[in-house]
Amino acid sequence: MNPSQWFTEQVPAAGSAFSLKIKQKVHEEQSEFQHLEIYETETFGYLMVIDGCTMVSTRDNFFYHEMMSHPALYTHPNPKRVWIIGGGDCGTLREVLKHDSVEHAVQIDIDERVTRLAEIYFPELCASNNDPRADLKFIDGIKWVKDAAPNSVDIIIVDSTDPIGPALGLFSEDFYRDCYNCLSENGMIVQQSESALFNMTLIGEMRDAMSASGFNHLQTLFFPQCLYPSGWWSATLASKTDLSTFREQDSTDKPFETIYYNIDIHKASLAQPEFFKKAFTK
Ligand code: AG3
Repeated sequence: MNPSQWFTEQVPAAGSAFSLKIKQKVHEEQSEFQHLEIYETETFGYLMVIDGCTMVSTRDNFFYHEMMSHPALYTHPNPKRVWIIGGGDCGTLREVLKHDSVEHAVQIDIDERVTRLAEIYFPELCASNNDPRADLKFIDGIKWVKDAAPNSVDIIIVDSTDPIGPALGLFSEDFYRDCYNCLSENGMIVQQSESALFNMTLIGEMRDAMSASGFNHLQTLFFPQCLYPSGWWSATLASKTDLSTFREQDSTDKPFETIYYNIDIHKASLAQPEFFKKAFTK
């Protein structure tokens, strides 16, 4: 095996790695904020890597983007205003805009280069960027939320990298408190929350910080994502109001195509593994 033909992301703490066979590296740059690479792979289409971590591949991004958006949007009673913090590849934005209730979706990614590269290598993820409801901003999402007026958004989706570099502040109690203050009455956050096999400490800290900042209702949901460490990923919902039900009829009647999400997947993603229940009573 020639290592130069493979991209590998190692997770030293877990003694684990994931590799994809590559045809070639097609782009590499140091942006103002992070190191960006694009590979053409043998079997996963294009692959975007940020600071050595896999972000998105053509072949399997649908799991993540659908599960970062549809469960939350079908849980909120009437989501009209959605903000995506991070998400520069525009895949989450595309899913959010599939919901007719959404009147305004703002994507706030600090690094414009991520979006410019996605437009070239992942044009399908950028298919809704010209939707009149879409608003792309390239500024600091932490500051955006801090400066926002009360009751200015219904759902905040935090589609970030791991809690390193510019994303670190997105996993803090201060950030969650700022989110709480600008969310509407039934408002909620949904944030990518890493692997429940490898990152239970982080998930615990996130959940504690979310509760401490006023969110009384938490729900972590699970889905496969073979690109990411352990292949088993999660998102955590933090809401001002009850999360025990969702708009099942609307989910059943969804007027748009998905590849992974449907009502059964939604319900299944809410099932809590035994070790998870033991770790978190809330
Ligand atoms: N968000 C990245 C999730 C974290 C991946 N972590 C890793 N490979 N170590 C991806 C952005 C997709 N819109």
